[in-house]
Amino acid sequence: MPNSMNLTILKLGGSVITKKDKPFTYALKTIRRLAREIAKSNIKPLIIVHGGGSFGHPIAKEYSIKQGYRDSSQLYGLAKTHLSMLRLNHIVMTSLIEAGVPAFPVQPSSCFVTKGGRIDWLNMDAVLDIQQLELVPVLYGDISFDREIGFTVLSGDQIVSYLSIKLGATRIVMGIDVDGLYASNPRTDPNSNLLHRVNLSKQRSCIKNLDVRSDIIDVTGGMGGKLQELIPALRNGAEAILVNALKPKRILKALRGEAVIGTVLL
Ligand code: IP8
Repeated sequence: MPNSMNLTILKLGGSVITKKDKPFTYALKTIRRLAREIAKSNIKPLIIVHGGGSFGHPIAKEYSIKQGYRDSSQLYGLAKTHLSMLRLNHIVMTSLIEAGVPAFPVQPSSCFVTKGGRIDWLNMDAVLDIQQLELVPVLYGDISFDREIGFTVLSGDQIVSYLSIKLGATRIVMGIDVDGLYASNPRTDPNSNLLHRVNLSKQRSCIKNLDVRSDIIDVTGGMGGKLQELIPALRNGAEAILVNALKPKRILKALRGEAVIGTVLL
């Protein structure tokens, strides 16, 4: 068993590290700042997972990758989606290593297999060997090969939840592009209140009401999908916090377990 005592899993949302409205545009300043915050937090053990944003979702959507194999014309799109995620991962990796984080990439399409869109198998050695050496594994939303539908899109959120359960993570920090969950949509309701604590594992039904954004390019489900994915991890005892990673120091504070503006999910 690896040293997964007090394991923290950090998700860097695609809408934080890329400009979601501009295909293939990354937010370098933000990525570098986040890498410095991660280095400064010095949290161990740590696993990082990042999303796809405008590097993953538009191509995946164009070629209907999530829906699985229909015809051979999708294969080019499958290869392109994966290559695009490799490019984004390279940028994240470079920034992490420049900031002094001993980060090491793990390619999800090579070590996860899904069945009907859900993770069915993981070559755990790929993650554990890296973690045991106190390197920081970095995974990302990717395509996956699927035992039922040929291939699909594997979201970073599903990876977060799965690893959290397999490795008994105690904390999940979700870096998103809003302050947390609101009682109503803050983009249309200026009086909307930020919810500081939400007991999601007992109130699955509230997900619909809490959906603060509707990301039309997001093939893996936006905020609603994110929360849905987290429920098994919460039920397994992890605590998750949603924090605005676009605001300086919030990820740093959340990683250190300090008081920070955000929504704690229980
Ligand atoms: O942004 C999706 O990962 P996510 C990855 O974590 C692709 O949902 C390839 C669209």
